[in-house]
Amino acid sequence: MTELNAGTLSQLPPKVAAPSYDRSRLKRGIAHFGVGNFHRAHQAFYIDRCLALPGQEDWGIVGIGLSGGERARRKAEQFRAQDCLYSLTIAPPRRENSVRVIGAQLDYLLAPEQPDEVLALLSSPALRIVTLTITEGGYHVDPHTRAFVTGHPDVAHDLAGEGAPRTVFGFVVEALARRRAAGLKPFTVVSCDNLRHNGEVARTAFVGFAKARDPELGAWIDANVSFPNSLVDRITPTVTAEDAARLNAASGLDDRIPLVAEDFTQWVIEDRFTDGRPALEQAGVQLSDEVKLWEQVKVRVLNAGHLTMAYPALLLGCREAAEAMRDPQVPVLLERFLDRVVLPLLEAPRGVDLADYKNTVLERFSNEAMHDQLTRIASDSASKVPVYFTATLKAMLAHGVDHRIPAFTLAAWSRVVQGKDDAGETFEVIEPRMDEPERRQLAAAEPDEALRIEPLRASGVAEHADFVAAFEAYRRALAQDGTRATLETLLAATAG
Ligand code: CS2
Repeated sequence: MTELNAGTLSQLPPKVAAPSYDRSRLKRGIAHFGVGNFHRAHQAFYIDRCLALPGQEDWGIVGIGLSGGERARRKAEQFRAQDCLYSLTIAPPRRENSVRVIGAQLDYLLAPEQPDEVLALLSSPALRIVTLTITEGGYHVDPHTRAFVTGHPDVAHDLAGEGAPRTVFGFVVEALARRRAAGLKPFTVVSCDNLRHNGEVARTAFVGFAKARDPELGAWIDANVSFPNSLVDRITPTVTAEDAARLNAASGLDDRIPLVAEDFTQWVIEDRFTDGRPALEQAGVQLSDEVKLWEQVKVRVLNAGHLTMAYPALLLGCREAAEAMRDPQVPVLLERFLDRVVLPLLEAPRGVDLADYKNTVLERFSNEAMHDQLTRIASDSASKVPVYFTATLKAMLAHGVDHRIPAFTLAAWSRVVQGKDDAGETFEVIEPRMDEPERRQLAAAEPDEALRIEPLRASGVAEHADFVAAFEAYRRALAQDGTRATLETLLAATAG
């Protein structure tokens, strides 16, 4: 097994591709907050491709971690022990996997321990883009008022301005203030989260924070900082210890932080950068003025499809996506949901055939070479459901589209949050933004009350008597007859 670090790059096992560029010549041009698997398999993959092109030395990435604690420290140590190098295994459905080492990340800073380094980096002339994967719920923007929420204790701490910042808002806004004072151009801020209009949400969040700190600074950021919208897509599973061992055995590398992702990948972004950008279009990124349509299509087909598949599949005892897609009922339910409820209500970007798009998504979910966990897909549903389902549910109710499948899906979710499948086996429920009373409300309150939980509020489903009745009927049937029988009845009733 070959260790992975800057010193071993020239001796990697034969089937592992190494970066073709000289990492020592790269500048620190991009800072990324939230260095999770998705960022490493997606954005860093594209930047790695850019860096292999001539004249792209300006765009090395520095990762920034915001959490404190032992786990975060261990992650930082793992990155540093490998000079921030890691292997990415790309797993196409029916061809052999390929492995490449990604060299785009130059350093990893742990903000709670190195706040001054983070601010120095963000204030330096070479730094021209800040990118974010801070999760759907990480922007603190109220979905109803569309205003930045200042109530979180860390946000309040950063607004008080005493001591080092703790939040991404505190760091970014302080750095922008310093750049402004020094006469430097502001950097561009790119959200890479699965949010509708993620650039606009990011603008609301950062300008909202800045205005609460200093109205004049807020107005300057609003007028001078660009927040392009972007659509990101690549299924990237969690890597368990067994997965890591399997990936390393196949690659021949002794990688502490190996990664696997599907071969499909997509990044569509608005070309609005205030101070230059990498040659993204030469690395397969689509620069487009139709990002909003792309976002709609992706979150309403792929992400909502993921949840529609994951909830009943978990209850039936499946644990991985490809396994769910082998079930006799789950893929039928999923395709019917997409064909009948989602696609008819969607507008396609130019040149996109929605039926083809859907088929690609179904194929991607079925990829046997990936071991994508259903508990990962279902995790943080409290943040995901509003983003993935609200527009579809509203349009469905407004146009009188058959609501039975979504009512079933929400009923299945109400059981999934209890963490037990139909055979009594438990599975992990990762719902950091849903407390116990809210879980109980969804699972056991009167149906209209259950559908009034915060994540469903904007959809209006609780106000629709037929929807409430259908939800209640499925919630009961799931409890009394089980998922298999309930699905059978639902699929028979909606056939034809
Ligand atoms: C998944 C996504 O967790 C989820 O909500 O649907 O992580 C999905 O794998 C990515 O959005 C794919 O681009």
